[in-house]
Amino acid sequence: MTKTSTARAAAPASSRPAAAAKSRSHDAAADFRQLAARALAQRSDGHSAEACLNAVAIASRTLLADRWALTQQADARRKGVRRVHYLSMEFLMGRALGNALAAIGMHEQVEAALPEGAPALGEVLEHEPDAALGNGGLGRLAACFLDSFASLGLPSFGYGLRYKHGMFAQHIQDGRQVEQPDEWLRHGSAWELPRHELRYPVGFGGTVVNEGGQRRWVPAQAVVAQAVDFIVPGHGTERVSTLRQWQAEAARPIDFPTFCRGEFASAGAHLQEAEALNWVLYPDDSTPAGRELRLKQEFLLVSASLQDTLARHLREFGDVHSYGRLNAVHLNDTHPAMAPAELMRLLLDEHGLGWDEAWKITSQAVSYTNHTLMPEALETWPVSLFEALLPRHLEIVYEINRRFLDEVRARFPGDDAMAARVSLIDEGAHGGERRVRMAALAIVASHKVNGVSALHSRLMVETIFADYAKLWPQRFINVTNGVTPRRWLEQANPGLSALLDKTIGDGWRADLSQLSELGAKAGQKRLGQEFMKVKLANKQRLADHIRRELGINVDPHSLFDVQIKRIHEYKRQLLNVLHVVARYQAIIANPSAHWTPRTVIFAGKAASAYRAAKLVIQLIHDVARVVNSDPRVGDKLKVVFLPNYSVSLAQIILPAADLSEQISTAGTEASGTGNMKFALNGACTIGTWDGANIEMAEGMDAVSPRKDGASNMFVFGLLTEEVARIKALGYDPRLYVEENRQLKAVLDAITGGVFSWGDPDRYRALVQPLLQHDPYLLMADFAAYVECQKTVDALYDEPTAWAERALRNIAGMGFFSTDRTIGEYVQQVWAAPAKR
Ligand code: B1H
Repeated sequence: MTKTSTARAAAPASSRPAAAAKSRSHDAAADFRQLAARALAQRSDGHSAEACLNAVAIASRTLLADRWALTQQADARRKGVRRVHYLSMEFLMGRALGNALAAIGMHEQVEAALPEGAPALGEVLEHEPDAALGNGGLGRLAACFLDSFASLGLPSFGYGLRYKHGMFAQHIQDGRQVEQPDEWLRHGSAWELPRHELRYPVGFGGTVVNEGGQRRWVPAQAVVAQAVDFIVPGHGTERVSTLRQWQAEAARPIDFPTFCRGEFASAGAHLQEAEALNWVLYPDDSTPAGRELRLKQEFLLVSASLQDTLARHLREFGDVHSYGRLNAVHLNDTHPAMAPAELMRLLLDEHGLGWDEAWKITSQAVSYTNHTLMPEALETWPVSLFEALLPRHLEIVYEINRRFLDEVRARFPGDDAMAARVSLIDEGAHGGERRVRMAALAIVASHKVNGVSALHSRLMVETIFADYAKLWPQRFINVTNGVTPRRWLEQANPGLSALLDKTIGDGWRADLSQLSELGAKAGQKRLGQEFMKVKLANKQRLADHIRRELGINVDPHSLFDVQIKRIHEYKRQLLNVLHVVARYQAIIANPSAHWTPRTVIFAGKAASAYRAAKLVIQLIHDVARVVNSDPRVGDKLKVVFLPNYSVSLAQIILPAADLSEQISTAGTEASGTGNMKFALNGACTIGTWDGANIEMAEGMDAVSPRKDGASNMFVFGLLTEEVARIKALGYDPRLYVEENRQLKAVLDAITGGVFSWGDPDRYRALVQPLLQHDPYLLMADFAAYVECQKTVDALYDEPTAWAERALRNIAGMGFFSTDRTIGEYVQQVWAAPAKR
């Protein structure tokens, strides 16, 4: 979909005569400057970076709140257009101020408002803590979506939880990850707008009673969900979107008589219990066991959000019957998959609808995105826990299941195995406990289910959801992920942005497909030189950062080879390390040969309970220590691990990368979005035929085909089908090791203690599995990876050819904007006539 087709509820100011708009914007600028100056004057420490940050944020928030009111008025008048509600347990927003100033165009005003003696604006921006309310790609995708919602003028709300502690802060001690609580709210947040009028009761536990033929839930515990808004500015429009986050509060004040008896703790125990719901973002542990608090968090999000959408709908339209037609409720993975059960409860028990109408409304509204094929990540909850916390919802789930299984049996008579496989309840056949399958609930209740890249969506219907796809083939679609070019190009990389503006015009910010115009120009020598100059400046900035943070000197002329993402076995950071060790050994075996100098850069967090991932972090540090201090190596190879990976750190690293490592085992990475950010910033990709890498390569090669017909991406490794075949035939990794002396030498060095002060045990738990099961086929892909890295070196040795390739990569990225992604959701999911 194009921008014009979503601009139906366009910015109120966009149709004004130019002169009036100009004077209005002049007034707005003056108002803004005054606001910021006033907020500063009210502070006792008006010259500190903190005070400046706070004051400018307050001024921005005030301006955005005005735009919010206008946006809501325009949306309330919308005719037949659905409002989108994006439910997500994660929104990885990063910093807000730089983005807000870029969106509202107030950089100059801020600079004018900052008092003499105050730090420069750049320094002020650096003082803002990241809002890290997400684990990784899934949460960042949600944040990019909000940016596109606002910029496309889509009537929409993001719904999340206001975590007191977001993603943990990663410290490194003796090469090991140590987690520390993230204290992003320590100094408050000037961005938040508490909506004291928006409070909804959320219950847990208790019983279900019959009342005049109606079922009614009487919870044992109740908290109040208080709305706290974060306004998301649109770019190139005065429209905004809203991230509404819920804060749980006790439903009643402290118990006064108990307090007066001096029993302070018990007088306020229920306050503590309510607030605990917002304490932490759950880490992505892939071990859902014993996480009662997480289930409560999920229900808090779902219940408060749905009550809010229903209240708004009733306010705007007066009756509940049109809810499904005018509201989309989207589930970001299964974490909010309780939504259909809660919506049914609200419609049946609170609004008195019959089952059939309530179900029709629910399935018109609900849709679901799956983000992973990993079977261990599919959420299920023990029936016993479910029943204890949400007894009415379990009744509703059983009834949904009864009706669903009737349909299944009618369509597949006699196929009991099928019915058991698709049931919303895992009956725990092998002595396990009975569990509710949240993905099944999400699929059965949704009118559309999507994967996040072409490959992932195909595998989804061929593997984990094959039975459901047999039942409802039309329900399953693909919507390939994207990233917002505003944060990930315009703000992260001003140098490249300016070069693009000069070369193809500035329209790419709102229409990223315009990058394709670069395809025909990629071979221009002058452009290549200017690109390399910008890249070098970005690399110099990163080199400075590395020296400041770690005391390591890296050469900005060396090839910056970067892998930044969550540490996970399937992402294969270990394969990257094996290549580093192989290169190290080759260099010391022949130091006087020609070596293309490389700086290999890692960043990423490991889930706190994930031993193998933490060991990889330690190995990277051990290898870095040995390699960086070996005088035979010098500048030929450097290894760097930048701690505490975050959105704002990514904004520094990405523009400086030459090579992007996207090396997951084929068929395991649903999409990846870092891959897109790298390419957009002019890094070449070395990658497997996995996730969105495939569509990226296709995009680059379509827009800017090479004469020799080879791909613009450095592609290596087994294909998904080959991985499956090798595993089916009985994969033996030792055969690959025996055949490859280089690989054997690498493993021997690691197990021989070369990097662990002679200790052969430190990495046993990493290397042993490689020789036994090697579930992610590192051994099978090693040789191809090392070969492919040689072709990378060869190209990097030719700066003109390298620049041309990098520019071709950028040219092919036009498809990967979240504006395009959201356009597809609007057309295929949210605006679709909800046929079943
Ligand atoms: C993705 C997750 C995820 N897929 C469970 N699944 C979590 C699962 O806290 N948890 O329990 C948290 C996150 N995250 C990622 O989504 C995929 O791995 C990426 O390939 C994809 O690009 C991203 C966005 O679609």
